[in-house]
Amino acid sequence: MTDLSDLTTLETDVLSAVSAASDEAALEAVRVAALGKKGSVSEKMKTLGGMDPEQRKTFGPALNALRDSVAAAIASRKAALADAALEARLAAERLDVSLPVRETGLETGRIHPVSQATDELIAIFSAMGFSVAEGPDIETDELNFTALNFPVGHPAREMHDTFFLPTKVDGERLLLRTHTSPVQVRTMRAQKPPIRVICPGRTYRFDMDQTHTPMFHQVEGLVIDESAHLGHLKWVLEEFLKTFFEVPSVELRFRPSFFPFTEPSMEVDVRCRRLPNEVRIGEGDDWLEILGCGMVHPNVLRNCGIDPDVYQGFAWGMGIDRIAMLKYGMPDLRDLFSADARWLAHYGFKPLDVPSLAGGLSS
Ligand code: 2NL
Repeated sequence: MTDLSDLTTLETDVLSAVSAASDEAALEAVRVAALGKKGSVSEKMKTLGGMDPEQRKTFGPALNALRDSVAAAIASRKAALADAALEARLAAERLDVSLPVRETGLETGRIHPVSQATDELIAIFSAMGFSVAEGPDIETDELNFTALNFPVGHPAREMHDTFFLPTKVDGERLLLRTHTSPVQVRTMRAQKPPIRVICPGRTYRFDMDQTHTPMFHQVEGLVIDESAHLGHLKWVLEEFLKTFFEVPSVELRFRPSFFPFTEPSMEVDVRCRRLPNEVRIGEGDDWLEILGCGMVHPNVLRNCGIDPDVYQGFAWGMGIDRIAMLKYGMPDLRDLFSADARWLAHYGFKPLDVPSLAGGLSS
């Protein structure tokens, strides 16, 4: 037999279980245990059916009150727990929108000065109507030397301090290209004149001191048509140098020289001023050797399937590392290849500042 004090005890027990529930899952378990189909409060409700009318008059309202009080306590605890859960989540997911944006690789990464200089010179020569050609770093002796009029056994081959690969079983000896000229040979053999091409890329010579690294970058240019001459060459070089060094004018001095692949051959100096920490191009009373050039040797044209009685052309070659150092004021060549992240953070260029003639080369 149930009496009213049982109901009071049950209410006290359920309400304290409600307050003790520390999260919404625990509270749901308390609700099922009290108000669920077989819950303690529901079981009490079921006893109403077996009571006589007098008893029902007393217990009916008391049980309803018990059920309502438990339901209300659960609802209010549920709301409190939901509030607390939301507060905790808000605190955990709090964002300080005034903090600086965390940079991605696109902002922190830097373009190497040699890549920057290469992109700049490509922009300049593209605007003059040159296309860009590339070729393999590993070349044949024929493409690197023979086609370029280096006679077999000629000392000019030794001049280049070549890195040779181990001789193959068929006797062929591949090498690391000592200049980018083999790319021009490939171009002349693949295309018909007129040809206007530049070939930037890595080159290799067995040499290492303050001004030489065993791998360095070169850009060579080649123009072949029926009437290309040294006057055109001079204009192309002047135009390139003043645009690259971003000065109003440059003055060039051509000195006779020798290369197996050109005749005549010349070395070119540019007027400059030497200051303690920089070299200024286009002003001053000093001269700086900057490139080599000449008219393409008839033997080279013949070796590339071009008739030297119909066509002629000029070519030049220069070191990209050198002109990059001059332009960006970098004192030591070896820093270019020391892979020092702090050096690159200082001298490198932002990836989204793509050099163009219209948008500025290196600004
Ligand atoms: C230098 C000199 C030069 C060339 C490179 C060339 C290429 C072909 C035919 C004829 Cl396929 N010439 N290239 C010509 C003259 C000079 O480079 O001092 N480079 C750093």
